[in-house]
Amino acid sequence: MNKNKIALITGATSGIGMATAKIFAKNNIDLVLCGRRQERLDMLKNELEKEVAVHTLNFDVRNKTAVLEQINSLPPEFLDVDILINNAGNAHGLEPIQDGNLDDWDAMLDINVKGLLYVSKAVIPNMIAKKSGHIINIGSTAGKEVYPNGNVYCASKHAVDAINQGMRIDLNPYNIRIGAVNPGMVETEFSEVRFKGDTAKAAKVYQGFKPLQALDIADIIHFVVTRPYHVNIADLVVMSTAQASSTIVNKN
Ligand code: NDP
Ligand code: 8X3
Repeated sequence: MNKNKIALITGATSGIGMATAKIFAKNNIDLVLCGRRQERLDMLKNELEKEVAVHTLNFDVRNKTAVLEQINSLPPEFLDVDILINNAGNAHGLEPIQDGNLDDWDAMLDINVKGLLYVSKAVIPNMIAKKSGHIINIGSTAGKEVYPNGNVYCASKHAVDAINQGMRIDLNPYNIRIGAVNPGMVETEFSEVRFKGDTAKAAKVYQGFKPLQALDIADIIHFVVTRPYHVNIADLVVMSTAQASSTIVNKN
């Protein structure tokens, strides 16, 4: 009997990560779901373990000790991670650099960059040992161009772009697939987090055009992980049809 692949998804409690978990479950990929909101992890586990084996891990990706301890002490049946979706992340604030908040800067660099590195550090050794594996780094169009007031968020996603390339180079001898999916505007909790719970301000971001939905990105991630093993989608940018760049959106 063929064993299901195992995917570890960070940021599985919301948005792109949650939609990816659901699409993977439908397609017989076992899941290690990570996030900080335990009630959402429990809810997802209840829902998805009707379809596949599911294990949840609760850690803040900023806490390197917790990241390494929790991933290294996964139950044996979940230890052999085949697919890592480095998705946890957010923007915090949208101000010109001179007005930027230091805690927001710390959050973006610690979560989007260092958190991604800590999780990868925990998962990569097993992929090297078995000479196979697939890492998908969720970057952003903000990692391809800088927009007004995006400064540090854009820096964090440019770092993800560089890390994606660096991983692909350094892990090349080990037959590991590395690629990035870089979305434009996706309607998730992203803007609520960016605007610190101001839901009216967040909703405005997606008004007047049809933005990408989490499921659109999850579907693409599923496509990426189901190519034949010799095919590696190295770097993918996806925007809604209404969006031409970070600053050009055809709103009615
Ligand atoms: P959401 O806010 O809906 O989801 C973010 C996820 O990240 C949540 O599951 C959250 O889980 C997790 N997360 C945040 N901080 C931490 C932390 N410190 N430790 C552990 N987990 C954390 O946003 P999206 O789904 O939109 O974002 C997912 C990824 O996609 C991010 O990397 C984002 O930068 C990227 N992206 C988003 C775009 C958009 O327009 N929405 C466009 C381009 C890229 P919890 O709070 O439970 O810990
Ligand atoms: C999220 C999309 O345009 O807010 O990465 O940077 S954007």
